[in-house]
Amino acid sequence: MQIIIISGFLGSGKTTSVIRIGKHLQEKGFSVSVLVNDIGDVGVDGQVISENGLESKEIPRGCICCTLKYALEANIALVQAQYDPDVLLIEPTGVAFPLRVKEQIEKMDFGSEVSMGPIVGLIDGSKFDDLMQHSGEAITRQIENADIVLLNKKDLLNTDQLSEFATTIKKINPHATLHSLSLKCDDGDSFISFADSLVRRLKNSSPISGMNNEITKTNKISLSESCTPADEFNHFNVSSYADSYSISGFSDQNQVTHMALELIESIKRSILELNLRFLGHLKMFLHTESVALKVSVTSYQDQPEIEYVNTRTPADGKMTVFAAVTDIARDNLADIIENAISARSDQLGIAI
Ligand SMILES: Nc1nc2c(ncn2[C@@H]2O[C@H](COP(=O)(O)OP(=O)(O)O)[C@@H](O)[C@H]2O)c(=O)[nH]1
Ligand SMILES: [Mg+2]
Repeated sequence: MQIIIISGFLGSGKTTSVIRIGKHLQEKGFSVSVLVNDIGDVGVDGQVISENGLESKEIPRGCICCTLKYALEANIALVQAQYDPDVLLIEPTGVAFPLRVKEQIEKMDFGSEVSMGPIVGLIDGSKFDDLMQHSGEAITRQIENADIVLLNKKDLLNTDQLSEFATTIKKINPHATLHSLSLKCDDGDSFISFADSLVRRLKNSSPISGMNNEITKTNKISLSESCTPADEFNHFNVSSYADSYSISGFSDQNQVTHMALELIESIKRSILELNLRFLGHLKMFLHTESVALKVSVTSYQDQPEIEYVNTRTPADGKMTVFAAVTDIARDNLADIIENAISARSDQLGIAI
């Protein structure tokens, strides 16, 4: 089993890439499992990934590079025992430093059957300037940690921005391979070029001890650096809140879509009242008898994006809401979400 870490700030496209890479690897004959770590109490991405046909386990409530390292170890062992896939894709939270995750895994004893593949680091090109301005040091560190950097959301950039950001990334980490692409939009050639290089890397893989060569090339973090619960999200000053609800009374896809958009827009408006330039990820997953959909907002300037998930398993009615945003106290975030939902409890069919 080879482990690939797919990292990047909140909303950069990690889950989108996990699904796309996972499906590509399956087409190439690899068996694939996924571990997703969310900072909220309940996760959204695990549900979305599973509904897309990939074996997935969620590790919620914290960060797998520090507070949840034992949960990470237990879950890797479980995946190995249960599925023993050729490839395990790990999606850490958007505020994690992926090298820490890799170091934790390297300290675990899974035997020679488990080896580390590359760290794939995503950058949301459409927010590159905002992210560098807000959390330059932490974003720089995420780039430094990566073996392969994906400059994502190319569809939202002009050619000047694309070449400027690519130059900056190359300066920060000259050792990483850089691909500019749009993981969500149709961008066949760039994606295939990246995915095929990943397949070649997996086929020529080296044992776990061999990975240390790559670490020394890019690593600027002291290996003994620790991450404590108190400071784990402070590099980005992000706080998070998540909850899930049973919903009922939806008869068709339009009704669910309309409700989801109205709710996320209302939550976004309230967040904007406290932070006009918030960054992060506000997302919801709704699964009813008629439809499964994910809706996302990833910054102050985004309109909600809807992704319909092809599912063959209709649900009784479930909604998960997750928010992790910059520079807002967690209590305020919790109030915003709970107030927005209780104001719509009749429409959502939630008994409060
Ligand atoms: N325009 C555009 N949106 C994208 C692209 N890749 C991902 N997204 C959107 O960005 C949002 C966050 O993506 P997600 O994969 O959930 O990010 P994560 O938080 O890093 O896992 C979703 O609405 C995606 O549809 C892309 O290439 N272009
Ligand atoms: Mg995700």
